[in-house]
Amino acid sequence: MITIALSKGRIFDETVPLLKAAGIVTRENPETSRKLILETNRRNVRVIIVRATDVPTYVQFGGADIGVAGKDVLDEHGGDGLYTPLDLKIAKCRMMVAVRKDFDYASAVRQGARLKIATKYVQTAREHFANKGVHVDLIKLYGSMELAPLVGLADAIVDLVSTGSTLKANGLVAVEEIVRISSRLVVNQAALKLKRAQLQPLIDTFTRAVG
Ligand code: PRT
Ligand code: MG
Repeated sequence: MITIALSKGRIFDETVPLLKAAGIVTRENPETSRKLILETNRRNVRVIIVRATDVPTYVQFGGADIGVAGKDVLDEHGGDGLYTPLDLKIAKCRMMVAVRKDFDYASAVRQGARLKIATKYVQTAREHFANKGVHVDLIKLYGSMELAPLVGLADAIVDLVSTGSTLKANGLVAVEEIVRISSRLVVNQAALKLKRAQLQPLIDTFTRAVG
């Protein structure tokens, strides 16, 4: 049995065509079904639905053999026990620093000000500002980061941006790109050895489908 960990929403939606290329079709849609284990047309392949941030953890500890996770999520997880052979080039976005329109980020950085940064991506933010030599106080949030600069909780946020409409709707502007993000195939290292006969063809098909 091969278990594939996916999160619902954009990752599931954008992985469906890749699964299809490998001849795998889930019997139910996670948007309408409450089931967390989805059977597929292949008797020896199943899909489990977990939170996006939990995909690396399931794969690391063998709850799934393979999965799809954003580079943002993988960087925070650290990648222990994971083999990441392939950039699937799906769910693309950018990790950005954003501030209120009326906040002069460049001059705050130039003056060596200590900045309060609100983010879900604490590791990524810590590394980014350390590399720039900017002193920061990191405030861990679990969502709605855009609110933090508006109510004085933080000077800036580190968050994912795709269309930019969320920032715009909240009077924020992106001032710095940290890294370009896409989703990666993640594979349990032990499973790759023990189930190579089943997993390698799957990885090869995904590689060809991505192009
Ligand atoms: O939503 P939930 O809390 O369940 O979990 P999640 O946000 O971790 O999952 P999900 O499905 O929303 O995101 C899964 C993966 O998609 C992320 O790990 C990213 O790699 C990738 N991705 C691509 C994005 C976006 N684009 C994106 N725009 N993840 C989140 N966003 C959010 C962003 O955080 C911000 O709140 O969308 C908002 C900005 O979008 P724009 O279009 O207004 O700029
Ligand atoms: Mg989300």
